[in-house]
Amino acid sequence: MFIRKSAAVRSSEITPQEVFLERRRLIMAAAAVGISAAIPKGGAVAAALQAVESRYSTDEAPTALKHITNYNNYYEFGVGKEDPAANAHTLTTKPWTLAVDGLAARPTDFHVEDLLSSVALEERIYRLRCVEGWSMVIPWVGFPLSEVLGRVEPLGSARYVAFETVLRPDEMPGQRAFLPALEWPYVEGLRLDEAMHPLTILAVGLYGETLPNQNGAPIRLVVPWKYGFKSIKSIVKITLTEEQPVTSWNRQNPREYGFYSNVNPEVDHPRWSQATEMPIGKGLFAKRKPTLLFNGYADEVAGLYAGMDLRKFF
Ligand SMILES: Nc1nc2c(c(=O)[nH]1)N[C@H]1C(S)=C(S)[C@@H](COP(=O)(O)O)O[C@H]1N2
Ligand SMILES: [Mo]
Repeated sequence: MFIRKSAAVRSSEITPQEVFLERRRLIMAAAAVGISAAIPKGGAVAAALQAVESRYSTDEAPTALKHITNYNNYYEFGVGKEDPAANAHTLTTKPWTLAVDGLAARPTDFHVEDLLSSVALEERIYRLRCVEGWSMVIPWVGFPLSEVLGRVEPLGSARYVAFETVLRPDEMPGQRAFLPALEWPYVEGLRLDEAMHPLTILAVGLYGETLPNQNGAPIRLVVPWKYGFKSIKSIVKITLTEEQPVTSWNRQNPREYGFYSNVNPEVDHPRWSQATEMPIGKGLFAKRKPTLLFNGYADEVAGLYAGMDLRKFF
């Protein structure tokens, strides 16, 4: 093959972001001349996370790694944007068991390491839109949530999926706060059809590397057409239910946060307009961009909400 390999650069000198961008440049160059061959990853990429880029990726340029890992919402580690990067190292992420139970024929405790070796990991570049008004473009490594749900065999009575973050006050300062920001553990939920949708993934990596703790290691949900808070981090339990599950932000403030939380420029949050968003990492004078319905994924997901009043079911 006539494509220069990124391994020509000494791996000790390059960052995961540089490896990623070089590989992406090569993929684009190969696509432009009609080559479909897989491009090898640079040496800095963990073998366990060898992944091919998904057809579901956006073609937007990813946000820089330093912003994705230093501007976070993870209230278990503090409410400031830089708190998770400073504090999340105290979470032990190995070994990690993910229990998938509830209305299922084969409830299973998955060991995350085993899971990673038994699923096809993909790189998926997805937009993340936070209800606070900012957005990023993030190259996740993950696999469809439907893969684990399928393995436990949901019963016909299952209509929703509930998610739970680890409860570990010893390792999570926000969970021992005198005035906790939220009721712990953090919980989330999806309707079963939303959970089974191919865009819904469990992410285990970022920029081709193992997921940093502040981004929800070792395994977190990513639902790209919903506001960021639906994408629950450091998950220990997934439960198939008949009733609509309780969700952390809806419990905290039902007037401001609904169960669905679909990105929608026409349905404002009481405190923030949702019509535009500020891309993170584009400098102080960056212009706000118009927000797209379902965060730009309308072609894929609008059908899930056919006939629903999205102002009522916000
Ligand atoms: N357990 C837990 N999960 C969470 C949060 C949190 O505070 N705790 N914050 C949510 C919010 S509001 C957002 S915007 C995303 C941010 O993900 P990121 O830090 O990887 O960008 O995580 C979501 N998942
Ligand atoms: Mo968010």
